[in-house]
Amino acid sequence: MRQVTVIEHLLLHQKQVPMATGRFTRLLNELILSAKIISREVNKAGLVDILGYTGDKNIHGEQVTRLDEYAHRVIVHRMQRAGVLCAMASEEHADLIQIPHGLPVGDYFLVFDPLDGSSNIEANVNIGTIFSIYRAKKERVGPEVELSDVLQKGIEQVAAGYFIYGPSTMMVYTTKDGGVHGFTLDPTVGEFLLSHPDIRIPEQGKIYSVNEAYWNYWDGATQKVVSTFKDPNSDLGRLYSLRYIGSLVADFHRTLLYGGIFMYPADYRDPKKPRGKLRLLYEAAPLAMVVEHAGGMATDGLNRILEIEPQELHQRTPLFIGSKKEVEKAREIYKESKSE
Ligand code: AHM
Ligand code: MG
Repeated sequence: MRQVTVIEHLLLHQKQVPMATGRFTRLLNELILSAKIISREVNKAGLVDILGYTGDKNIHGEQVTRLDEYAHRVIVHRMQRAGVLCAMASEEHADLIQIPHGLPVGDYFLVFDPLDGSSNIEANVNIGTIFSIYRAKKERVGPEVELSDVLQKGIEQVAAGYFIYGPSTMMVYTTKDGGVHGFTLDPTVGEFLLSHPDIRIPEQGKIYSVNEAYWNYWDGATQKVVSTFKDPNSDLGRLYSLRYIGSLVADFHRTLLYGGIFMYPADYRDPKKPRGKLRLLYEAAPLAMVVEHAGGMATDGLNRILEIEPQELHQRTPLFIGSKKEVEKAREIYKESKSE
């Protein structure tokens, strides 16, 4: 059987996209190498002294694990030297990450969550790296890139995807007009090989996924949405199961393959400031691009994630993502409750 590597697949795809240049391949190549290095370290967790916390908190007030910091540094180091980026943004860094003077620059902007789900590392649960790629708004950006040069709606993403470090390491990605493709890392040859070509999410699934312990912090509409998935007599016409890993990449990957819905609704703990937990730019938007290109949907309850205009780098959003049927159902309930 012919085994296609991710770069071979990309080169083949690039031939069909006249505007594609070798610079995008270079970007992806460097990102893939970073992920292989992270995967190697994640696989050693427990054997070598790499688990635990650094003692620092990130800008979200969360404890930084040593692997979080390691993954962040691997990606920044490699990508700053790739010669194709004008700037980067990471969950683990408050501001834009500039390309140091003297290093070649390009016009791509990379946004990433270096190690999503990292609070699960100690339990050997699947974790992942999420990435999102844009082009700068202006063709030439100055030596110091400004947020206004690069912040754009998710719909403008050139490519997006994730690496998942699990029983096997996988890469799932999509490009602007492309489908969604999955590759599995063959550790014996050190390459990601095409294992899941043209992934399509089922129109309707059998699983809903949400942290239901927050029930008391939800508004009535959210409670109604979740109750609907628990009701075998609802017009969705089936009995759902609940799965919740608490690691977005892992919960999303299951949703993509099996269908259903993953939800992280707004939390009303502070009723004056209801908010989602997940971040628009490096969690919601890239996964929204993947799910839409696979035939699914992603909203903040009402609005399409890919059309939300970001105001800041670490903006949060509620997220409803997965099969059309379930995400539409959630939207219908939110719409009804707004008009009441
Ligand atoms: P992280 O980026 O700091 O790892 O946080 C995001 C994670 C997601 O992976 C997951 O979906 C969510 O937090 C779980 O949150 P909760 O524990 O509130 O259910
Ligand atoms: Mg995260």
